[in-house]
Amino acid sequence: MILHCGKYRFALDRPLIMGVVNVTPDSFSDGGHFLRAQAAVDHGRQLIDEGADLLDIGGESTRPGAAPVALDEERRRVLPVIEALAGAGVPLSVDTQKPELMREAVAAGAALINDVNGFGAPGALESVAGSDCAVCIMHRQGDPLTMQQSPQYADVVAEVDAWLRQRAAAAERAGITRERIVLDPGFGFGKTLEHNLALLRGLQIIAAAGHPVLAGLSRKSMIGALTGKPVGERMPGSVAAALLAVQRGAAILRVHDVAATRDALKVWRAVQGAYQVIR
Ligand code: HH2
Repeated sequence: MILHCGKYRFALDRPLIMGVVNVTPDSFSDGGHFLRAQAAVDHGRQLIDEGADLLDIGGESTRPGAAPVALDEERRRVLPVIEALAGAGVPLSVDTQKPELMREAVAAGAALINDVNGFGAPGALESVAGSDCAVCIMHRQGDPLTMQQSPQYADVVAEVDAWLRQRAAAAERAGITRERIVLDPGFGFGKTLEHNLALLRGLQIIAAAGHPVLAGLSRKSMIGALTGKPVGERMPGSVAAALLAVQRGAAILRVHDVAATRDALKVWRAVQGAYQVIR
């Protein structure tokens, strides 16, 4: 399995780290520190130094209860950061739900479009199809304002898996080749703690669809619920969750704490190698 994103190709013989660069005043974890474009660019460069394989740049908070951001405002936040980091040596992912911004991001140098709305807006898939950009299709139940009120599933793993497979097929029909399609169960997006745990346990089922799976667990409320820690103290729990996701087939980890995740993956890979030799 390979991942083709823009001018980059990944063999996926090791898990990739996607570092989060928020350009929002209200992100639940970065709390407006990176509002200014220059600060976001500096943060992105620091994450590359720490070992990020990709950067995910977002101008609209998607945390539970967050209000939508107008296209013009999102554009003002995100485009200068893409332009400044386009030559930084790693593929840039842009976290947006808006087809217009997807097109502009691709033109500005993005290599992956990450849509927490699963490319559900009219024209979203088409706005990426003609490029060589990859797509990350994420599952979400409901919208950010209401999604955590009462998420309902009969079988969360089967339902999320079936939905992701349908969306991947739709992306292929729109002209996006298989190796450009990443799938994501969307931890915390219209899911209770039990739903999130079931998805993490069952991640292999989603990986069996044959697309790289992205897992975004970093600093999320499920880590807070399990550890009792506020956002600023969720790094150890997030690293543990990242490793558990990798063990179950995750190919890309979307994380805030790149250096810590990198160290954990070094240990994991060393043990993996030993395991393969012993077998
Ligand atoms: N989670 C967040 C944002 N984008 N994209 C994907 N593919 N998967 C995720 O799990 C995911 C995502 C939320 O995290 P964060 O960026 O820390 O918060 P905010 O949305 O407030 O910027």
